[in-house]
Amino acid sequence: MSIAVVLMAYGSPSRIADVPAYYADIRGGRPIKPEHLEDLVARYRRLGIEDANPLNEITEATRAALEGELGLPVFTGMRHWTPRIADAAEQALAGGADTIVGLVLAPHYSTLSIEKYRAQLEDAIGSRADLRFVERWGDEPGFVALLAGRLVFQKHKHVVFTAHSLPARILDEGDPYRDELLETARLVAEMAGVEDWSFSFQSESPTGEPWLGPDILDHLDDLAAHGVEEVFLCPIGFVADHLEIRWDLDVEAAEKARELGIRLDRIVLPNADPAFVRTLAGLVRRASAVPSMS
Ligand code: FEC
Repeated sequence: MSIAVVLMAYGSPSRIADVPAYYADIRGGRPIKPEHLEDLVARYRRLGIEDANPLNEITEATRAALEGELGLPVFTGMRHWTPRIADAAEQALAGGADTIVGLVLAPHYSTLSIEKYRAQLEDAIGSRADLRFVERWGDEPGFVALLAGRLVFQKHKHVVFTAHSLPARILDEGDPYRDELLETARLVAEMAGVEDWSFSFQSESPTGEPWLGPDILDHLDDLAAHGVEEVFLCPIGFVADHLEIRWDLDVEAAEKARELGIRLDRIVLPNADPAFVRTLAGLVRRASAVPSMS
């Protein structure tokens, strides 16, 4: 068996000039309001992304570390930017892989998230290799322990676990996303000994339909109204510093907290931390040991 890994992430534009094409890819051909594009360009610009984007470098560092840990070829595939998931699959096949492990750098399953990554990878591979796809890993002990370790000294504060919101209709469709997120939050809080915690969504997109809430900005209002003065954020649906962390939390939520008189801080994200990379390696090893279904 010749194994290769396709490590998938959301992707981020390489430079500011790529933002319109990147946003068009996210929208999948649906119309984009000019003011939404302008706002997105402004957000990337405020993060200092002009001719290079350090956000994708974190994924590359994670890829390289995972390759070193596993001793197997690992290729990065982005859902909305380059290198594409299909490019990564081609590289894996060109290197002679007959078994490809697909792993997404997002722990919780949703038809609107993980399933889209899977579809791109499946389409790219076709019947040319055996695909072992890791569908979810939000309750993976190494991941839970890593997050819990970053909370143990913060447990006297009110901890808010966060994750990317999705359109609320997923609940009617029986999607497990929210339940999986709440389970991760519960496991991490329990392991860290955090008793005072809540969960909130973040990063809702202006698509014109209702999204899952509460949104972090409303949630901070609510916490302030209940007299909470110190909040520690623990994103559990993201594993790296990217726009949704560095803008939505570090700028928007931080500004809101200042207005409300709340002291706000957050965990350091896993990024390419060796303990996190070992957890990812464990997921790959387990998936590649599973007998093929085909
Ligand atoms: O750092 C970066 O440059 C990229 C950060 C980024 C991550 C991310 C993760 C998730 N998203 C998820 C769902 C949606 C849905 C829509 C949507 C829209 C955007 C836009 C940007 C964006 N997302 Fe994202 N997402 C990131 C960035 N996301 C930019 C478009 C403008 C905006 O809303 O600000 C709505 C699509 C539509 O219009 O129809 C749905 C989910 C995740 C977490 C899982 C994952 O990482 O894949 C779910 C990182």
